[in-house]
Amino acid sequence: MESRAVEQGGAPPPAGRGARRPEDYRTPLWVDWCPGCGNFGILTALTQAFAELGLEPRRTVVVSGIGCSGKTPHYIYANGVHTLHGRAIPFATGIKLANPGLTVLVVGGDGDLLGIGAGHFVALGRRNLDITVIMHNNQVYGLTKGQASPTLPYGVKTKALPKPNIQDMVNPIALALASGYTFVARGYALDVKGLKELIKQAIRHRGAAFIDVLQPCVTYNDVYTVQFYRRALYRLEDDPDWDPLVRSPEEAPEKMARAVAKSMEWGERIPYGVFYVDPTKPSFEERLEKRLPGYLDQPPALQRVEQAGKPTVTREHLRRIFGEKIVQVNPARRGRR
Ligand SMILES: Cc1ncc(C[n+]2csc(CCOP(=O)(O)OP(=O)(O)O)c2C)c(N)n1
Ligand code: SF4
Ligand SMILES: [Mg+2]
Repeated sequence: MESRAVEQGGAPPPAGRGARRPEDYRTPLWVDWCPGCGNFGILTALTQAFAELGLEPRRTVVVSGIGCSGKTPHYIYANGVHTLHGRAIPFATGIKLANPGLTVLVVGGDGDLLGIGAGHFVALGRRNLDITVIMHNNQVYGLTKGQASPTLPYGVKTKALPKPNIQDMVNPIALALASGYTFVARGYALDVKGLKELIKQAIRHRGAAFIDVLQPCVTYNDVYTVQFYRRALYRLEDDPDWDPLVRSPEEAPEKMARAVAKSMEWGERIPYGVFYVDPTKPSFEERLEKRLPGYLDQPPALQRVEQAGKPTVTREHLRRIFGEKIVQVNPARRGRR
């Protein structure tokens, strides 16, 4: 396809001057997803959410792995990192730990986050670090021409597969809950308004947030189509008895059990909306602050590393953080400095 990409950047949004518009968060790059791809809805919902939250582009970071979904940061006017396949979460973790004042999002495919990157996905939940993960769930490896991804159910044959899928699917909502994510939701790429609201809630949530976004891939997925979702999807919020909010730590096991049970519905009827929110659990940053008092005021990105040509980190600092033994000097090197 002919690329009409232009230099990323363009006119910067009017920083600090009142309300921003969704288009202020768009770069002038040509978007090269297939016409009709669900990724367009996700991109629109992201920019609308950023505008309504008034996020500062220079204090916002969008990190992706590899895949059609991985191109998203190119199209968003904010800091963006297009990393390696499956490695968006470790990059984002480093960014957030170095500078916890930033708003950090991960966007990635189902293959990227739950295949090659599955270990990192679980680790982020266990830490409850304040990062929002948005998974473009199209049940296929879109960029590499439609192989089955970890979210394609057993026995389903999409058009690029020579035979039906021989592996079972991972249930993303149940996995996120079991891993420890404290905000867990499912969105639909074509319900842009609903997705925008979920993204806003996820960003505002203090802790690891996950949104499983059902995203039709019009080129390779001829099973989970727009027509299929139109029939199957129903909104959790329409049930007056559905209450995903954990109000005290004691409530968490029961609320989680209900969310897991709800996540098992996949077929004729598929629920979407917020499955679980637990604002009572401390975030990783708060746990770090307890262990390293002053971390939040002086995180690594804001610390001076040298003064008058000398490193500011002394052996005494390292000894305080890591203990006596780890900082012991190799006797063979003693006296060399
Ligand atoms: C280490 C590594 N392994 C494999 C690949 C090839 N590869 C590129 S994208 C991709 C899968 C993309 O699928 P998904 O993550 O679901 O994203 P989508 O394209 O569907 O948005 C694979 C296997 C790669 N780039 N790097
Ligand atoms: S291959 Fe599928 S996921 Fe990728 S851009 Fe095309 S429609 Fe979208
Ligand atoms: Mg995919």
